Amino acid sequence: MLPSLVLVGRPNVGKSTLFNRLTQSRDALVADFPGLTRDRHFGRGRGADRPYLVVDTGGFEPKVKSGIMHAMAKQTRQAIAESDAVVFLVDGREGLTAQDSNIADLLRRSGRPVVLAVNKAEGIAPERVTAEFHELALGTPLPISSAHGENVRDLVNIALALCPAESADDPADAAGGDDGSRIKVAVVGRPNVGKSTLVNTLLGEERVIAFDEPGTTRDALYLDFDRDGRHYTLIDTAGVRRRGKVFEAIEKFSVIKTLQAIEDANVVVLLLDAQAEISEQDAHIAGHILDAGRALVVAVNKWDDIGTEERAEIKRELGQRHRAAVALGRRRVCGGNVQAADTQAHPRARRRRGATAAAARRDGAAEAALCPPGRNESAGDRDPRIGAGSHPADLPPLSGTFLCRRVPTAGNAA
Ligand SMILES: Nc1nc2c(ncn2[C@@H]2O[C@H](COP(=O)(O)OP(=O)(O)OP(=O)(O)O)[C@@H](O)[C@H]2O)c(=O)[nH]1
Ligand SMILES: [Mg+2]
Repeated sequence: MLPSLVLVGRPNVGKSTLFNRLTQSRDALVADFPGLTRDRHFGRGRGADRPYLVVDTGGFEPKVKSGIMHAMAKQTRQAIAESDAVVFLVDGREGLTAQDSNIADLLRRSGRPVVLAVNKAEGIAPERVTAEFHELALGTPLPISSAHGENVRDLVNIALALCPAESADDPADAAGGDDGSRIKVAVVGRPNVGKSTLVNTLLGEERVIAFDEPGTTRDALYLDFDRDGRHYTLIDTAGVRRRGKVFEAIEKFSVIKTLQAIEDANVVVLLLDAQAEISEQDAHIAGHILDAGRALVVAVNKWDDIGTEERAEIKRELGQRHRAAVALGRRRVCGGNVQAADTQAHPRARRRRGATAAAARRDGAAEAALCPPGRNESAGDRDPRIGAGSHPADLPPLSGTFLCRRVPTAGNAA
């Protein structure tokens, strides 16, 4: 599983500048005023000794009790809890502030490995720019310049060295690993869109709900199933926890869990809610899936609860959003050359996932995987609970759109 780094620091220290450099993108907005980043950004990090995931967070003010800063702090806390290591940024030009000390205390309590980076250090003697930050007691501060790239590679390699090594008991390995024998299908989407319900239905049993391992918020569930002689592993990113004696599907959207599941999968089902807006986050995730070279299936759940007009509206919006996401994915893959991307993206996926990805595409594994066990998914015998797919003609061959009905499953609140 790819290690994840989270960039944390008070407003305006240069987190988004560093994020853009690490992801070689311009995804995060950068400006010379505090509080610009309001939501977490995430992407694949580049330019280090091994691949990794990186999350940008909003300016962190852990002691604020209400308002937007409070909401942002909550998100940042969650990102820290889920991360493998934290890169804590401070501003070498402004010097140490009380806010930095508050964040340092919180990071120490989090138990996560932390690397302290003193940003905006270009043109200043390293000892001078880092001197006062030793008192944060978070190890030797590393002077960097996010804007100019100085020491950035070292910073990431130091942080990655603190991340746990990929372990042999990784669920990905337990589930068949990358030997190509299993097609891994990840189900991702916002809380309560019905991920666990879909997974339960595909498995044909109440299996997901039975798993309850406290403290595994960032671990997805890997569930094997076979059908028609093919081997699949479903990756369920919905969290489940126990309340008293009852299992409840209380989900918390986990960026890192979602990204890791995408990285690990051959096919990703992005589940949307027919009764909710298609959010920026959904579009961002779709772009990330395509960027990662994974096959994407967009499924709209709870389709049974809406009328004809709304259905037409969703299809229209989905078409627009989907095209935008595809364009986004292509732009990232090929640096602006939309035509070339189509031919580049696919061999890239093949290279990364070997025969599995190729097989998934060739045989329409995404579609097969979406049909619950015990049915023949060939066109005439599609499960009635999963409506006919719509395939806008201009979508790339890797993508499909499936419109799913909600399947009531006892015990799952999704
Ligand atoms: N001199 C110098 N300026 C930098 C460096 N990194 C970032 N900046 C500037 O610092 C300002 C804030 O940068 P951002 O990346 O938006 O900071 P941030 O931490 O993401 O800010 P919030 O999202 O508001 O918390 C911008 O004007 C950047 O150009 C650096 O290495 N050196
Ligand atoms: Mg920012």
